[in-house]
Amino acid sequence: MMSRLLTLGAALALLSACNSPLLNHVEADERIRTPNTEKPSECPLAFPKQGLCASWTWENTPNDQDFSQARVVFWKASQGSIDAPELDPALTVSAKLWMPSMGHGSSPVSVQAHTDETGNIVPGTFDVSKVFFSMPGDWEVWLQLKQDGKVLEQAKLDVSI
Ligand SMILES: [Cu+2]
Repeated sequence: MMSRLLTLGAALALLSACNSPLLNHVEADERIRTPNTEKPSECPLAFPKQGLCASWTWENTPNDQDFSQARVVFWKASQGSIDAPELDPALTVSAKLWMPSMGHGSSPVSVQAHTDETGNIVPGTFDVSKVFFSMPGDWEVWLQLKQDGKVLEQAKLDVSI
């Protein structure tokens, strides 16, 4: 509880420090808007160099009050659709939050291999947690494939908070 209050305080301090039209969102009552539901795509997040596609499914409505969670699934692009079998990208999967209008991010974001009830890793499936949008506005979520700490390829998801 205390830490949430502190986080909120920090977010409010940020808001009052920056002279941004985003402040209008705070005054509006509908602060929490539903995320962008872009048209369904065969390859919602494309990684053409790796020949992969990924989906990103929120497990809650992303907002600026609490951590959000999502499920990410990878599949082979040549198999054409989300119904293709999951495929392990065999690279480190990470996620980065970015607010382009103000040039800052937000951390931490945690990405873990998804495990089934028996504790076995489900190939190509990841749980994203600790997604914290520190203020309302337009955000980018970058899903990244890394090797030795270097980003090989990344794909963007737009989110309005
Ligand atoms: Cu900001």
